[in-house]
This record gives sequence, C-alpha cells and structure tokens, in this order.
Amino acid sequence: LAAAVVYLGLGANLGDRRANLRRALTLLEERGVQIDAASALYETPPWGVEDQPAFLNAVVRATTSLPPAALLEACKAVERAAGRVPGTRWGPRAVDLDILFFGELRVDEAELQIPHPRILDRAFVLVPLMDVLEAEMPVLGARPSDVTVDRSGIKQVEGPGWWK
Ligand code: PH2
Ligand code: MG
Ligand code: MG
Repeated sequence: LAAAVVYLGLGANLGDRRANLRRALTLLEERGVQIDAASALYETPPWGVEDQPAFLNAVVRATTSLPPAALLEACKAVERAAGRVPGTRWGPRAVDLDILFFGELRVDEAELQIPHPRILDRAFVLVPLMDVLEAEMPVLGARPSDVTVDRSGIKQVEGPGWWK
C-alpha cells in the first residue's frame, strides 16, 4: 500500500496526561506510524460528559503504510499500552487516539468511521487541527479555521515542541 497522510486526534484526562500522550506517539512510531507534525498542546474543558477532569488535546499529521483497519488496531493497542483501561463513552481516559482523516478516504463501518463523525462539533479537535492543517480538510472541504465553533475555555499550554 502507498503511504497515506493521516491526521490523529489525541486526548488524555487521567494520570500524567502529557506523559501519556508522548508515550502514545512513541509507541505509534514503533508500529509504523511516522509522526510528521504535531500541534501545540491544549488544555480543554470536557465535552459531552462535563463532570470529569480537563483534557489535554493535540492533533498530529502522520504518514503510514498501514491500511485503515490496521491503523485502528495499532491505535487501540497503543492506547492500552499507554495505560488506558475500559471506561464509559465520552468518560475519563488515560489516552485516546482517534483517526480523524485518512488521505481522502471515506470509511463508514460499525467499527470505524472516517472522517471522524464529530470533528465539526469539537473545538478540542478543530483548534489543534488548525496548527497542522491550514488547507481544506479531506472529504469535508472546509478549512479548520473556517468552522464556527465555541472555542472558549481552550488554552494552549505548550508549543509544538511538546512532542520532540
Ligand atoms: N474526548 C471525549 C469526550 N470529551 N472532551 C475534551 N475536551 N477532549 C477530549 O478529547 C474528549 C472530550 C471522548 O473521546
Ligand atoms: Mg475520542
Ligand atoms: Mg477514541
């Protein structure tokens, strides 16, 4: 398979959040996902389930020869290795890795939807995405900076050097 450009959303709100995210990126690289650019690191108010600790969020642009299902499996294995245990939907987690875009591909299966179906509703995705994608988003067409979304409460806590 030719290498694909993918965008991954990262989140953490349990334990040493920054360390969990860094560990996840290191483990992804060991599994054939090359991290090409990372956004700054943001602290964001919890979305969906509001009664939980604040998240650290980031987005990375990466290159991989893994097909989508294998990338999903790699993300799940890395989440576990970086300390994630089963929990509730939208609830607290040590680390969360979401496939946002995979080239220009659309996937609509029970286990995997690409583009991620809630990107346009989530400032915690769109704000870091702006750091690594100025052009139009694959499939969706709009630029991240053109999407109207409530950005209040999102704070940059570290520049893009947080990862390396
Ligand atoms: N992830 C969720 C649910 N809510 N809120 C913020 N701020 N950041 C997240 O990464 C997040 C969330 C489910 O994955
Ligand atoms: Mg998620
Ligand atoms: Mg997830």
